[in-house]
Order: sequence, then C-alpha cells, then structure tokens
Amino acid sequence: PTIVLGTGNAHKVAELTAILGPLLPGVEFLRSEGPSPVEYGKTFEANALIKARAAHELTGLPAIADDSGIVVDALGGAPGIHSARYAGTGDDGDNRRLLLERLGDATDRTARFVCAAVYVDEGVELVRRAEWEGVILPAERGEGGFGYDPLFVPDDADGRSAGELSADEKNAISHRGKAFRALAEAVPRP
Ligand code: ITT
Repeated sequence: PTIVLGTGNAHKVAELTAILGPLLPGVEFLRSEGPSPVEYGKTFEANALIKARAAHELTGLPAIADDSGIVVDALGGAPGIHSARYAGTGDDGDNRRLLLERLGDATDRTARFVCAAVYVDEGVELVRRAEWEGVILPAERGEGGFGYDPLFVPDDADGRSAGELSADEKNAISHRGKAFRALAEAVPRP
C-alpha cells in the first residue's frame, strides 16, 4: 500500500517517514508532486485537511498531511498558523529573526509547537492534534531540525533546544511525533 504525503516541506517528509515508517510497516510513502494548495483555513486542522484533500484528489491515494506552527503567548498566539511565512519571505532564518525582534526582552517567553495531523481517503477523514510546550530563547542554539527549533527549549528535553536534539530524540517528544503516532493508531489497515 502507498500513502501520499501532502507537504512541500522536505524536513516534514523526513520526520514523517521516520515517525510513521515503523508504525505502518509495508506502507510506501510517496511525496505529492502537486502544487501547494492555498491554506485559507483559520485553524491548523482546517489547513491540514486542505492539504491532504488536495493530495488525495490529485492522486486517488490515501493522503496524510501536517499543518503546524509555533504559538507564542506574549505575542497573542502569533505566529500560529502563519508560522511558515511570518516574515513574508518563507525563509526560516528571517522568521526566527522576526520572532526574536517582536518578543524583545519579554519575560513571559512561554510557547508551544502545535501539529494537526490528518489522514484523508475516500469516505474517511481522521484528525489528531498535539502540542509541545516550552520557552523561547533570547538567541539561537543548535544546528539540528528546522524552522523555529533553534529558538525553542521544550519543557521535557533537559534544557536543550529542539535544534540540539537528534532527529530521534525530537521525534520521540515533539508535537509532530505525538500527533502522528496518535493518527497512525487510527489509520485503516489494508
Ligand atoms: P507544507 O504546508 O507544504 O506542509 P510548510 O512549511 O508551509 O509546508 P506549514 O504551513 O504547516 O508547513 O508551516 C509550518 C511552519 O511552522 C514551518 O515552516 C516552521 O516554520 C514551523 N514549524 C512547524 N513544525 C516545526 C518544527 O518541528 N520545528 C520547527 N519549526 C516548526
């Protein structure tokens, strides 16, 4: 069996295949070749469904997608669903610089990563959401991961930033790891 991954983000493809591979043995993961659909939804769940439905409609295959982002309390929840294009350029470094600038020397630095994981096939739509709590650093630390990882210290990683975790360590505790492990339990088996 084949499942198409409705994402254009290579970092997500790597994390998703690592997380889901062992849980869905025998399943081949194919990257969707279609254009990225417009994410007009107002929630992580709505945007994840838009991406998975587009990949399913394009290929006829069961599809999985992820919509995710970082929610910063002192910024009223920004960048949230706008995380990928927060600075307007789509560049992770620009997004991190803008986040640090907007947060300034705020004392409340609590934040969480959110992931909506969805599975779409003919007559089936499954949605699972998970969060990963932590705080925003005053400066980047670590070279691993992607996006906001070098700025985020999870509450459950011994004080290391998400960018200082190995891929396996991150997947074991991250928003994406938790959401997709819950999703995998519900995915229909052939
Ligand atoms: P697709 O829509 O094609 O899947 P995307 O990168 O545009 O790719 P999103 O709209 O879901 O995906 O935006 C997710 C953004 O949130 C991502 O670009 C990062 O900036 C941030 N993000 C999500 N998960 C992250 C993680 O595990 N580590 C660091 N940053 C993350």
